[in-house]
Amino acid sequence: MASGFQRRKIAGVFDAMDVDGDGFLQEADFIALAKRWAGTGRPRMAAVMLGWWPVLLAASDLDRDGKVTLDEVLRVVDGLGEMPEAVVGTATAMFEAVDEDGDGSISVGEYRRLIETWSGRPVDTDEVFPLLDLDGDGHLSAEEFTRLWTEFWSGDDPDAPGTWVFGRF
Ligand SMILES: [Ca+2]
Ligand SMILES: [Ca+2]
Ligand SMILES: [Ca+2]
Repeated sequence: MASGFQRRKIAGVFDAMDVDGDGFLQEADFIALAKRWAGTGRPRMAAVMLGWWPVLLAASDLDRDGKVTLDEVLRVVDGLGEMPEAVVGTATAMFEAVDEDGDGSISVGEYRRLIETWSGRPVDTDEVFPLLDLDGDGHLSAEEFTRLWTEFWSGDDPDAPGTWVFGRF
């Protein structure tokens, strides 16, 4: 069972993915997310978003109605502890898409554009970025991002830096 903390954490991501705000994730939400990324000139992130939908649907939509609820997402998240390689795989795909200039690290600006496009509004990420930059070198390395991503999706520790990988909630 997901803890109350995990539910709160995942609910924030769920709301960001539920673009039309009807309380369900459907293909249309992911198409809207992909359009938002494509509209900012980042086709790789658009492709990542479109790729998430069939995976999420196959893993979570137990009643096969083409809609995914928060509870269904939480059941998937519950099982992620047993699938570390799947979590690392999504981290790698995400990292490569966020690293727009392909220099092998996520800059402050690349991170801000991730969060702003993800949430569909301007967000001040200056306060949260240093919490994520574990070695304090001013960038998120692939190793740092993978650790943060794994903490977010598989972890249940409110004090883990990865709690903030999608920004503050
Ligand atoms: Ca929706
Ligand atoms: Ca970069
Ligand atoms: Ca770093």
